[in-house]
Order: sequence, then structure tokens, then C-alpha cells
Amino acid sequence: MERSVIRVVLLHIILTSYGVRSVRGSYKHRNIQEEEQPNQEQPYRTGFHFQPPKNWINDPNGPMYYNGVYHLFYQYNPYAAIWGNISWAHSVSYNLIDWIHLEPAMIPSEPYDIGGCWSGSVTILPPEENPVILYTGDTFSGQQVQNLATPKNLSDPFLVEWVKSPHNPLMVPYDDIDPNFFRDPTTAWRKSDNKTWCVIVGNQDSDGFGAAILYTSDDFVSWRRSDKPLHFSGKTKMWECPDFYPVINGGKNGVDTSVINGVGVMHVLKASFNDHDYYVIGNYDENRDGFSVLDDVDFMDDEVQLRYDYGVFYASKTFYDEAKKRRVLWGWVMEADSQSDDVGKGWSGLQSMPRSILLDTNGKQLIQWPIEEVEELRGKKVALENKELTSGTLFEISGLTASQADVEVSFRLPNLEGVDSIDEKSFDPQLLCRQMDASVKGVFGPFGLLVLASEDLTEKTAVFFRILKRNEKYVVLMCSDQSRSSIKTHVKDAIFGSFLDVDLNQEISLRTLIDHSIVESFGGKGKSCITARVYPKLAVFENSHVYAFNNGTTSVTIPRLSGWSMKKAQIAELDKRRKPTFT
Ligand code: DQQ
Repeated sequence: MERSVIRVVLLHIILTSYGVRSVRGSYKHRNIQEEEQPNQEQPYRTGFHFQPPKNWINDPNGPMYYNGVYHLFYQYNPYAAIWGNISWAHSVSYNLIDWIHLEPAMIPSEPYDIGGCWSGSVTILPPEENPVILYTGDTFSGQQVQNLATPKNLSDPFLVEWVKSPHNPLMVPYDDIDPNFFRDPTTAWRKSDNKTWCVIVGNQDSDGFGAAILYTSDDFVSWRRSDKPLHFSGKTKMWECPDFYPVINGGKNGVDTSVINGVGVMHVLKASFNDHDYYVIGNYDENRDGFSVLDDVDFMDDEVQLRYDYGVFYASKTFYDEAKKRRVLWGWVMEADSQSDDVGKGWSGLQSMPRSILLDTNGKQLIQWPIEEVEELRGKKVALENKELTSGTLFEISGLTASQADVEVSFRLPNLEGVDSIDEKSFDPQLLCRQMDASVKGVFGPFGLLVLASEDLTEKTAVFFRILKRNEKYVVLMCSDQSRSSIKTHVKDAIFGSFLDVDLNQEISLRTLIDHSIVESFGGKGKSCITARVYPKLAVFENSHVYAFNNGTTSVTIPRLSGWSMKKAQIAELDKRRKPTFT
């Protein structure tokens, strides 16, 4: 029997002996919630968000679904909780929730990547459907180049070992390409001729503008640079980790990256800059190798700046999940404490909850929602209906493990009379949330949730809405206020905000995933997302509470609230002796 097969059989036996039922396609976790004591030394490690046992992580790389297994690679320092020695760590899953951590797929080893194996993507190549990695190498001389790697053994179900191509590097910076600004190749797409592969690479051009350089190839080894970028923006600098993929206007499913034409097909271009992931929606023309934005709304145009997330979320990547016909988004959620705190706790960085992503019915923005599999972790439920929140109300949603929970709530407003007005030039939601934090009383709002809160409310993170009027039009502001989240640690960027494009005749919904040091919030059924990192000192484990509140002068009603205590995800590791061990 091959070593890899023995390994899988062994893993299956051990998982089963621990009470884990491993079912192809639905990997059931052992219910360890009750039997586990909280690790008091590590109050900020998560229960159901992805993180490796220790050390530094950043960007998600090359997520894919291949032969019944989900793979996530990610930027990783095998030796420390700070950035460096960047390798491609590798974990596999049957459900995107429970993970088996493997050995790194690639470490810096060759002149073309000795400075680090930086971000990249996977493409699954027909006709045999073989996965290949395109990634950036930081070379011996500090230049950025693009490289190829392939699985060593396609019959290994986990594809543990990867081989770097003898043809590397495949794309090198020349002429006007600055070798410091040439990185992060996307998943490739194939033109309708069924022959030409296309990929974009992030760049800052010689004018100092962010751009996506387009390359084409017939064999995935020799790449030609197109004479113009796929797109660029005179209002941004370097584009890191670009992503480019189709969405269907009115569609309920995602589509493969190589779907180019067809009814309702539009394209999303995402670029990471200024610490955020911005996207634009438009049309891709494969004949002229061009992309044009819809309604002239381009990156950093004044009033509309579409972001995947208005909090901590960067260098994200999507992949098409053939098994569930959906497009799934992962993003790096970095720490908001100090580097010495990270070194002290021995780790830094999380991945967001994977989110399924669709085009909104208005065709103008994306909708994101936690993948449905996370609901398998929902345990004890609390619920209430038709609760009126009069001015100044604060009530506890008791009966939950409040440091590890999933809460869905909706709010209904009475007639909107006397709404607070804001200046007609107020288009910066983050600034508005800072000027009017959770303590500032308005007419309609703030109302929402206080999470990771101590009983005496010295510590609390407020996720809330406020209704305002600008130019005689109502606007909904969604804020996440971390400014009082900890008596100990100063968190960076303590207040985030977004406008929420919802119909005020309908309910305003909020879903918040609370997981010890991460608060991931979805407003208006996924129209705006805000992720925050917090480090409470008092509101940890069983001393954590969740409250609903209304600090506005007008009553609002909660038609429905459901909250669930969340179980832990099941995590296994294959150690150096290739034995799986549970953490
Ligand atoms: N992280 C990688 C780069 C990428 C950056 C290096 C974005 O490839 O541009 O770790 O966070």
C-alpha cells in the first residue's frame, strides 16, 4: 500500500476511535464542547474560525475543492509569530469547518523563491483536472517572479507534497515592471477558444498606479505579457492579491472562473490596497482583453467604495466550489493588538469564516453569507419574538456560551419621523461611526448588540445601526465599535463603519459570529460585513455576555432573535511521524 493511502486509513481509524464519524462530503465532528476545559492561558484562540496551532499566518492562498477534499493553503511562518520565512502551509477539510493540518506544501528553497513563497492561486487544468499552483517567489536578489508547482502524487487524497517546476521562474519583471511590485497571480481562466489561459498579476505601474498585468499562455508554462493591463486605477497604489471572477446577475449559484459569456454574466475585479479589499463590478471583453466597470463606478470613486468587509479583512481569495456550485471567499483577519502580544501568545492571524458570495439582485454589489456548514456547529438555542426595545433598553440574551456564539436578530422601525440629519457631504461611514459611537444617543439608534461584554459593561463591543437623513434621503449606518472592548489592550482602528443599502420598510437584520477574539458581523443579510478583533480581559469564557440594546430616543422592535452556543470545530494534525494528533 502507498504511504499516503496508509496515512488516510490510519487517520480514518483514529478519527473513528475518537468518536468522529468521517463521512465523505460531510465530515462530522466529535462533540467536544462539554468535555473541554477552556484554556485560560489562551483566551483569544478561536473555537470555529480557522487557525493553525501556532505561529504567524497571513493571506489565504490557492483554496480549492479537488477529489472530494477542500484544500486551504496560506502564508505561514513555520518558526515564529511574526512575518518571515514565508511558506505555503496546507490544511484539508471535508466541510470547510473541521480541518486536518498538514506539513507545508512549499517552503523557500530555490533561488527563485528563497526570500519567500508568497501569495498565489490554484487552477484546475482540464482534461485530467489536475491542480497546479501559480505563486510569487521572492528571489535571492529580492525580485518578485511568478512560479509553478504541481502535486507530486495525484493519487494522494490530500496532495501533501508539491514539486516546483524546473521551468521556474515563468514570469519575470522586465522593462517597466518594478521588481518590487509584481506579485500574487490569480486563478487562471480559459478563453472561449478553449486554448488560451489568462491570468493577472498585481502591480504598481511606472506612474505609481495600481494595475493588473495580464498574461496569456497555451501551455501554462510559457506566458506572454499583454501589451496593456486588464485594468488599472489612477486613484490607488499597488494592487496586492487581485482576484477576477464571473458572477451571474440574478443567479443563485456561483460559476467556474472560466465562464466568460452567457446570460447575466458579469465580472468582479478585487484588489487589496490601503489595508482593505475593494471590488468593482463590470464587463470582461475577451476579444479586446479588456474590463470595463459598470456605471463608471471605479476603485476609489467618491461616493461608492465597495469593500468585501469594512473591518479587518485583507488579501482575500475566492474559489469555485464545484461540489456545492458556489463561489467561496476567504480573507485574512489580522491581529489588532501589538506584535509583542502576538509573540507572547505564540500566534498571529486568523482566516475569516468562509463566505459564499453572490451578486445582489440589483446587480450593483455582492452579498456574502457564512457558508451553510457552520450551522452544523450550532448547539443550544435561545430565541425570542416581538420584543420592544424602548429608549435606553439593555437586556441580556442569556443561556448562551457568549464567547462562542452565532446570533441572528432583526429590527423593525416605526414611522421615521424626526430622523437625525447629517451633512450632505458626509460620505465616510467610518468617520460617522467615530463621531457617533455607541454612546451617542440619536433619534433612531444606536440599536444592536453588545457582544463579548463583561457583566458590569466595562468591556463591550457594540455592533449597531443608526438611521440618518442626508439630502432628504434616509441612510442606514452600520458600525462596529471596539473602543471599549478591553480594559487592557489598545486595539488598532477601534471603530468601523459602512452604509447599508436596505429598504427601511423591511426589517434590518444582523448576524454576528462571536468567537473569543473575532466578531464577524453581516448586516442586511450580507450586504455589508464588518469584522473586528478584540481582546477582552474580563469578558472571557463564561464571564462573557451578549446583550441587545437601544440607545436611541425612539423605540424599535425585535420581531425575531435566535442565538446559538457554538461547538468547536474539530481539528487534527499530522505530526512529523505522520500520525494524526488532536489539538
Ligand atoms: N502578502 C504576501 C504577498 C502579498 C501580501 C506576502 C498581501 O504576496 O502581496 O506574505 O498581504
